[in-house]
Amino acid sequence: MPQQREDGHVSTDSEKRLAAEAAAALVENGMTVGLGTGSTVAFLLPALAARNLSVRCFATSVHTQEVATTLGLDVELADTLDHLDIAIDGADQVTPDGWLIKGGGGAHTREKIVAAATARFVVIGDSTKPVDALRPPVPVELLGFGLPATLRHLRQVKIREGWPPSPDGGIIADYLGPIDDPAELAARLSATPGLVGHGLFEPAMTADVLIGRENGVDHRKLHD
Ligand code: A5P
Repeated sequence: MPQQREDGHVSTDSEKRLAAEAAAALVENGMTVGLGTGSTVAFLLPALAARNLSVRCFATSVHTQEVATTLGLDVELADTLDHLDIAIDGADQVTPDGWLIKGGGGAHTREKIVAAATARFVVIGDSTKPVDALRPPVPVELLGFGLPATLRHLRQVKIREGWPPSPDGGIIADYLGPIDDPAELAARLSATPGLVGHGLFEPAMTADVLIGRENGVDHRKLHD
């Protein structure tokens, strides 16, 4: 269970830390490593740096790149990113059959490129992340060109007010319609002109899900 402080604030930090440390332990010397983005990955970076491995890292956001570099990790520019041995990232929701929603932090387009390029994509999260079924919002990234037409096409979508463009110039928004069939919705979003990326990750992408709990980590293997 998430920890409740005296002031009523509920913290999942200890669960995130456990999951992140378990994931850091999966990394081996000589690997190429994708680094995700978010508050769970914030625990991964020091745990990985503390292992003092010789690894080449690729970051999914400027923030991750800066923190990882400060911690002494060797982070390379993403334009040389090809095949990765392992990538570790958080998620907003994960279903029993391995569907994910990602992009709460708006980094889902880069995160999906990294996930798709890796042999072993490891998802880390706290006990609030497993869900029985996905629910909106689904983060999306949109091109500025023809934005009104893209919004009209998508219908139930809302641009995130006050959010800067992604590092790649995209506009971060959320699809708010129903998710009756994740595969059907993912295909529809992917086929929408002007939509650069969406936060639905299909189960085939993820190899492992590590969920931190009060007394340990639930490690679910989805595929090798
Ligand atoms: C970043 O855009 C996201 O995909 C995050 O990986 C996801 O929102 C999980 O973030 P937290 O670890 O902060 O919950």
